Amino acid sequence: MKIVIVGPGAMGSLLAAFLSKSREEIWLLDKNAERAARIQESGIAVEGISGSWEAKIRVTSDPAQIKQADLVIFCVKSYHTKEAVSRAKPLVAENTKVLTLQNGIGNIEIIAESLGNERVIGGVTNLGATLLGPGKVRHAGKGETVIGRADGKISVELRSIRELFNKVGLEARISRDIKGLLWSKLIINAGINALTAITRLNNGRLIEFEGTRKILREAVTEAIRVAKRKRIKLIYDDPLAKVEAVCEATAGNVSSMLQDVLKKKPTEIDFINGVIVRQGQELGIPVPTNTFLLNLVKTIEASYKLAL
Ligand code: KPL
Repeated sequence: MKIVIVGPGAMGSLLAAFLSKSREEIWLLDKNAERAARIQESGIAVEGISGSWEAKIRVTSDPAQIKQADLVIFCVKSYHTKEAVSRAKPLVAENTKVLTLQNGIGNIEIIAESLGNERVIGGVTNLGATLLGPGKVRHAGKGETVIGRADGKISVELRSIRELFNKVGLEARISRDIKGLLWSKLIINAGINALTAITRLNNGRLIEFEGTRKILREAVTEAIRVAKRKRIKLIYDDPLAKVEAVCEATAGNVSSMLQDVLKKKPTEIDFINGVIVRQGQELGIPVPTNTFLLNLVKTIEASYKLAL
């Protein structure tokens, strides 16, 4: 199988390093030619819970060098999906499948619109990864990856992706309800990410302070209301307790949104709290806390140059 991972960020690098343990032909596609050459030369250095190890990997910025792939895995930030999909088009042949392991809601739709519904596989990963530099990644947390098709069908391709992940030591399973899974993860991100980005606190601190714990609960409660009205089946019996449990389990983590803010980069706010706000407004459900978080993070993004 020829597998291309699009995006050399934390998750893309960690996944490329793990998948290179398989016998498959693994490529990393990076839009930056100079960085691609450097990672190709140095390989990917992994440290953290799986030890310190290196993976040699094929890296390029030119899809024509890879030619057509069997599987393309998108690991870019959600606000880059559109651009990444159009760059990856030469990789996509009639039978190519495309897997998104990105945060937030909307990526499946963006990919399907351009490459066709049938080939798209959605996924959620709880793997913890922190980028330390180009080609350097910390494996920060163990966690399963769950994949599935929007139509709930369990196809041969889903099974072979699961086997592939399991073979290289990554827990993976298939779900018939990928929408429920994506929304369950969305609710976790809606409660944690923006609030950490605004307060610049680690995930665990959010539940230690009365003020942030209260805001987290309000944001999550609104998100649950929206999901319920949309008849989305969340995978947790008590989603609020789950979000607080994730804060505890990932207490030392710098959330992905806080990492973006610290690097003065755009954030995925539109694909997280932005989704709750848009859907809440459409359904007539009040979402004041998510609106407040959305507006504050948007202001932080827009004012990087002005901040003291
Ligand atoms: O997914 C995450 C993120 O940072 O994007 C959480 C679960 C909040 C862990 O940090």
